[in-house]
Amino acid sequence: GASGLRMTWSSYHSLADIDAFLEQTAAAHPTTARESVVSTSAEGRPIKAITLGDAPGREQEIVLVCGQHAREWIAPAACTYLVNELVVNRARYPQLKDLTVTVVPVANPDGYEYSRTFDRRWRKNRRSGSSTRCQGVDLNRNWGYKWGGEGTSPDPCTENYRGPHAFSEPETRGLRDYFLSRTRKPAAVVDIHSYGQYILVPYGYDRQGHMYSDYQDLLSVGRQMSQAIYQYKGKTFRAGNAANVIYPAAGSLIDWAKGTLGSKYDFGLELRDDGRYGFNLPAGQIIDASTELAVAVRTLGTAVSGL
Ligand code: ING
Ligand code: ZN
Repeated sequence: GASGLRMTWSSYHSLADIDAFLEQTAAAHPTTARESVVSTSAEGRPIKAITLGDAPGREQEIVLVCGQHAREWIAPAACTYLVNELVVNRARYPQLKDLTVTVVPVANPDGYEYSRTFDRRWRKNRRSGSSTRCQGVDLNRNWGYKWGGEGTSPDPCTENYRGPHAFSEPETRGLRDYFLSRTRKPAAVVDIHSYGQYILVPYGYDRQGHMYSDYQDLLSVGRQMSQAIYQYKGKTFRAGNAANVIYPAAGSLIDWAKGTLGSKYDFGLELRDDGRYGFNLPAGQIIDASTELAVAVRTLGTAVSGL
């Protein structure tokens, strides 16, 4: 188009196209978008972030992490859609006006490229560890809060291999250091996955329902997100404790965000669909799935800014 952007939301895109989109967006909107490199993946690819807003550093911040899992292609697609909305159609998001939104569209770039080019069903990163037979660590089992517990495996050949120790992977280590190096702790961390249509509240490490003082605030915002999404096209997103609505999973980003980082509003989102297409969500649904994410983030913005 006239802006020179090659990105679309009618098909899924390569990492190179997503990275180019971030670069072009930052170049075209220098006062409201700033690109940064969070870390470098096991195979040497940059993990990029884009920070959106008028006064990054002084406002409350929402951080979205997308694509920890390689085969969940809708997550990077929806996250780039949201980035574009927040720069091109910012007026449609008054709920986010006084907030900074940082998006990491592809947290697992090696896995994403591997899923696109070799094995559509790949989930983990691509580091070769000590196992000669099997590669890759499940990044969403590698975070340091209650690492090694339920829903994780010590076997490198499994889909939920947790890695040899917490933060053994350059991707999770880099994201952790990025979070800890920011001058201000984010108000919210949202981890975007697919599929199943869920809004997940910490903790997910077991089914005991471990509490914290503002659990009801999170549950209430999660339910508001669910209602707002339902109003868009009638899709049902179940909101609840992560371990109980899906399955226990220790070492997740949302548990670390809540338990260690201490940000208030930490959610896992499972985007479309409910299982018909699963990870292979048809490209014709990218816009609707992305709009559902945008609706959820709007709702979160209202809660964070106290509007
Ligand atoms: N789902 C998430 C997973 O990592 C999850 C679900 C997230 C459970 C956070 C507990 C805590 O397994 C997908 N689809 O990856
Ligand atoms: Zn996932």
